Amino acid sequence: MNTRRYSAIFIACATLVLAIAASALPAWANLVIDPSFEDQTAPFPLPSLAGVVSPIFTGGFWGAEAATEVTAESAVTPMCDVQMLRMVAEGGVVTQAFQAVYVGEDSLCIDRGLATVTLSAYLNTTELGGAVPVEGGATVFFYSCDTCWGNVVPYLTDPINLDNSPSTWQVSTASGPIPPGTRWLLVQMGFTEASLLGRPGYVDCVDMVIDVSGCGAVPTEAATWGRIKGLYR
Ligand SMILES: [Ca+2]
Ligand SMILES: [Ca+2]
Repeated sequence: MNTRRYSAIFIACATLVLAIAASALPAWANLVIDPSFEDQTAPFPLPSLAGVVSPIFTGGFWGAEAATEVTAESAVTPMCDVQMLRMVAEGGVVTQAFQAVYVGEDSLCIDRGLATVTLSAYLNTTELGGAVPVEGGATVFFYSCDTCWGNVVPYLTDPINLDNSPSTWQVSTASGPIPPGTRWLLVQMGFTEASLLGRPGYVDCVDMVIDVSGCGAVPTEAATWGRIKGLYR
């Protein structure tokens, strides 16, 4: 037996297996447009969130109640690149920023109940405040149609209490299964207004991915999502 030759074949096979495994790795694509709030030159006040959800869901941009894309300010430095989102109270319960994301590309897996979503975002606020910490978080709502705004729907959320240091960013991560029938995800960044006490809440580095590996399929190719995103730019 030519041990060296068999070793070489084994190594070659192992290399091939690794190459195949590498090529099958999912191309996780961030489905959020402008996740780092860099696409517009700061200061850029976001358009109304009504344009995102009414009369139909429209993807591809952020809308908000009271939010502006800004550069570093008040001792808060963006976590990703050079801009971030500053959100302030607007006289309600939660100050919100929305982005709608169409997920019909993954409908087969979603309707089998095997698709999951993970949405994360980094949050921050200025120092000084009141007796309560600022509460904020990332939330994803599940809608079955693009005219369903106003309906009570399932959602996933991860509210967190922020520390009092402007130098630290904290992550909020909402993750779980996507209900069958879902065709639109509504991404929300929000801060509880009663906790802001005049302080702004900052958001940066938003990321949302869908996992359809439970269906034995690789996630929707980045190229496909790239084409979808291209429609909105
Ligand atoms: Ca940024
Ligand atoms: Ca902080």
